[in-house]
Amino acid sequence: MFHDRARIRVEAGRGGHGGLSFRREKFVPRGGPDGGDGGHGGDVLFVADADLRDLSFFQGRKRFRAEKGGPGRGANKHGADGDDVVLRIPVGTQVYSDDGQLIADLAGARSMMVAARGGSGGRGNRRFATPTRRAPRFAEVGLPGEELELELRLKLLADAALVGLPNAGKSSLLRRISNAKPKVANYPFTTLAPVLGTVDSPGGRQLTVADVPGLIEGASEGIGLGHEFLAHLERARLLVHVIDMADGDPAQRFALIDHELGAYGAGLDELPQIVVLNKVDVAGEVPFGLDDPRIRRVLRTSAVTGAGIKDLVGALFQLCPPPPETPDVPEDGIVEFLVYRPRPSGRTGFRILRTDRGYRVVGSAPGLEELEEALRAAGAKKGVEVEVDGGTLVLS
Ligand SMILES: Nc1nc2c(ncn2[C@@H]2O[C@H](COP(=O)(O)OP(=O)(O)OP(=O)(O)O)[C@@H](O)[C@H]2O)c(=O)[nH]1
Ligand SMILES: [Mg+2]
Repeated sequence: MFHDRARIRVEAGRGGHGGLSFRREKFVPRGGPDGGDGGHGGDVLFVADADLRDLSFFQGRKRFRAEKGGPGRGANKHGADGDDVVLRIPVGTQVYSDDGQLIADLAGARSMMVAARGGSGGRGNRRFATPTRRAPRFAEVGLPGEELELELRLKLLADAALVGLPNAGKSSLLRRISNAKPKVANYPFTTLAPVLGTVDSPGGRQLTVADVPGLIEGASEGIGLGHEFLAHLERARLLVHVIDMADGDPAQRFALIDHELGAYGAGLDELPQIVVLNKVDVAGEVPFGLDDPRIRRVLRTSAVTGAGIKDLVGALFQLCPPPPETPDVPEDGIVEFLVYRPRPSGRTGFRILRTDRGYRVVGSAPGLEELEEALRAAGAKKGVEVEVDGGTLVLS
């Protein structure tokens, strides 16, 4: 099965609590504060991997949690940073928030994004020592990590995509022109999932061409298989419209598919096209006189005899010129992803300190409900004393 969607939950690690500790030495009754800082919580990251084809990995696992930061300890020992979780996704995956907003588009191999940021570790009590406060009896708790529900949607990145009615010979043509070996058979809907092939030019350039399941009338409304896969045509630069010449009036068949492309929207009916009149070996000379500014080339081919195949490859390279600028790959090899919606920083106006009696809230404390939730998440148990704004409350 080809999976081009997945819903998952990502949870970054909480930062480790700062240490609350005092030096113990022989003959030193009250040593100085020596609580180390908590470690940073692990992040959940996405990395676009050119070797992956779909999102099937996420059908089995839906929840991903990065490790917590370790707590700071006495003798100024800092807690260890939590391990990140690195999730590999296919190139062309778009990341959406649970309210349907596009957050990021990982359109380049090795592009990478932090999906959920780990919380920073709390500072140990040693860091709060001042000349007037030599023995701070509190330390910061670590901040919570981000937790998000995300939807992943794969939209294949291909230079050109083959479209047409079932059985027109799309897969046969892809076998002819590329390294891909999609299944070919004499019945409709042989191809059930998109297949990508790489086409080589004599000059050494390469193009990727996608073969998607055949479209039928009503595809844009969900009839047949095609509509689920129309999204994969959105990012193609060129459509190769394959028409079986041995099967009725080509202009009428062209119009049928064209109507579905238009009804789907997303600009599919504005893409330049090569019209490929296939099965010339059995059809003979069928006229095709359609005049349409989108049709850049009309070719007659046979996937069986190989007639017209060279012309098809030539036209593909001519009509898919190399992209004008290649993005610079930075030294670390990590390509930036496109950000559509910057996330709020997640900073809150308050921090929770752990004291030797309970907890203290500094900064502008939020409403009681949110505060209680934050305290519980920081590990505060029922009955514990919390100092807020000069007063004390007991967690119920
Ligand atoms: N005679 C002849 N038969 C062809 C040609 N191209 C494809 N065929 C045959 O047409 C049938 C369908 O070919 P496919 O390549 O599977 O067609 P498709 O467009 O991928 O079909 P779907 O995957 O169902 O959408 C197969 O039996 C092919 O052998 C051709 O140029 N000439
Ligand atoms: Mg096919």
